[in-house]
Amino acid sequence: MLRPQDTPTRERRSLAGLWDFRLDAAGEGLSSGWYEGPLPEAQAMPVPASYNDVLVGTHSRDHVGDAWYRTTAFVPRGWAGQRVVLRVDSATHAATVWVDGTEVMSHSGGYTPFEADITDLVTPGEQIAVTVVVNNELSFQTIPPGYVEDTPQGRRQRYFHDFYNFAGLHRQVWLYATPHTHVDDITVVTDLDGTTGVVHYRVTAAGDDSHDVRVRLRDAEGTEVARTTGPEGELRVVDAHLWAPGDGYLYDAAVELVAPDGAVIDVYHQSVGIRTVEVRGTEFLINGSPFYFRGFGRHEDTPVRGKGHDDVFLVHDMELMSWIGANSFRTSHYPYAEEVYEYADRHGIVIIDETPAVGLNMGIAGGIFGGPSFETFSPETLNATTREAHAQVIRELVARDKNHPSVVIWSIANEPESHTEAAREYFEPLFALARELDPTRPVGFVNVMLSPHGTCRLSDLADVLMLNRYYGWYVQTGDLANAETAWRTELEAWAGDGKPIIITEYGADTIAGLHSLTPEPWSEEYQVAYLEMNHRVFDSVDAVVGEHVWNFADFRTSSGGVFRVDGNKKGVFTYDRRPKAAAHALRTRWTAERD
Ligand code: GCB
Repeated sequence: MLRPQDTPTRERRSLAGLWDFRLDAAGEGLSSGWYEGPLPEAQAMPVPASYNDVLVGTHSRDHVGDAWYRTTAFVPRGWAGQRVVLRVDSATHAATVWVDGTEVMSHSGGYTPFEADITDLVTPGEQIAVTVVVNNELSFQTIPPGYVEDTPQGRRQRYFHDFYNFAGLHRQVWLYATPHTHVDDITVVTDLDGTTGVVHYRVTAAGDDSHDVRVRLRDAEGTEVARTTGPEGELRVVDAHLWAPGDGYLYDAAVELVAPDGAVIDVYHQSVGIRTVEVRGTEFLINGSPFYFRGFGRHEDTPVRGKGHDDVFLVHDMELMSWIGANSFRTSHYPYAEEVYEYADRHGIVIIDETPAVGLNMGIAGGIFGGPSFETFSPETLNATTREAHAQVIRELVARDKNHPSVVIWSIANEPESHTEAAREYFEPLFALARELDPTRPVGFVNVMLSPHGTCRLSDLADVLMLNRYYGWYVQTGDLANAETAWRTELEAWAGDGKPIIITEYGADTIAGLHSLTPEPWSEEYQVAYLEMNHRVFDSVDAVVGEHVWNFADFRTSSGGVFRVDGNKKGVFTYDRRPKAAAHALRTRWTAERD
């Protein structure tokens, strides 16, 4: 699905701002027809934002169920004769949308966009009302999974992942216009032939088919370097300036639909970073050169906004990443806002792109978060319906992010149960699906400590081994000497599998400002010593091609369970982005290694 943009033939209007808002704990809105008119007893709510921490009180923070949003907007007069679309960049976790009381779309899955053609419902120059009901409930058939428990004091949302179940309209909502005959989708795959960049493309158009497709490729200075016609083909760029880590060089492909009389019907600008990605033996190659991932697992989570996208934090976080010497991150544990990938494309930052499939592991759920124990895969828990929802989030992720040069690996799940036959049956078709959708990028999943080397039934399906390990934190707590021995032993066993290994998580909870002479868990000194121990282990195993510390910054978690104090504190930066001692230590390591 193409991201809305302004071009000579297209126009977009953001609906960001203050919307009317009302929580609906009783679930009465639908039957009372709240989509038909102004919301009764509405209060103001910024979009984009999670609603949870914007309002004050447990009613919003721990709300379970529907939340209603409404705004009005003028459809610009100049859009007469155009196709008008309403697009929601994300609604967490499910939503239904009405325009002037007419239902136009529903969507499940909290981190990918959805849109509807509303041309027939609008009159350019006149106002429309947009109503969205967002539901935050998770079940065993959603990705991520969870369940709602009826307690004597009301409904409670339980889930098996370690971050707060923020909800709401987390990203932009757009009204946009295109010609009726328009570019519908573009796929770009790049390759190298010596020093010549090869850009394979495929364009699908919708509407009238009496047109030709013309593609003009310009370099960053605006000079045309190649052009061709046809819905599918290739462009060749002699002595191409490659997209590379640290060098986010982008070409611009102007994709035009041209009428028989030569008039341009529609134009869409697709950024193109020419680069290759390849796994060879234990190496991860970008443009044929070995790449070592330095960076973080992160979260979209900032004070008050929760998961609401915010350009201020986007740029600030990326500046901090640059300061510390990071070159990459994983979108743990869900697809991030599209603005994030565009920034990464432009700045040469490498991304491991992850689906929202987190918490598919009742072994961890019982152990860490408490609560009743379940079987992970069973007809009553994660079943064929869940797998279809999982397939759908993979489809939507690849459809949205396939053209980003920054994305170099698809991670189809974080820490699922992976040591059982049931896990293999569940996952085998999902690996196949990801490869079928995109044969050009390595596919992997993130392995959990409960499935150590020799027990994992999924790792042979992955192109890259991604391991989350907490030696010295969840095991051998406080005993870094024994942790180092055990960790090295396990890692050397994985190295024997002959694939590149990325350590996608290692970290220690740390209270900023807590100090100790000898490294005690929770102190800043312990976090530094813990990271140093890990680095000694990584540096001794050649197959390790990356280290992503857990986590970039402290983040919010559910308040059920005694494992977390004021959220997860494994951040190298605090929730408000101040450095802990570990930030300076990492900077020393990561900037010294910079070529
Ligand atoms: C993990 C999970 C991550 C948690 C982290 C922790 O393995 O992937 O979501 O937050 O451990 O801090 O326990």
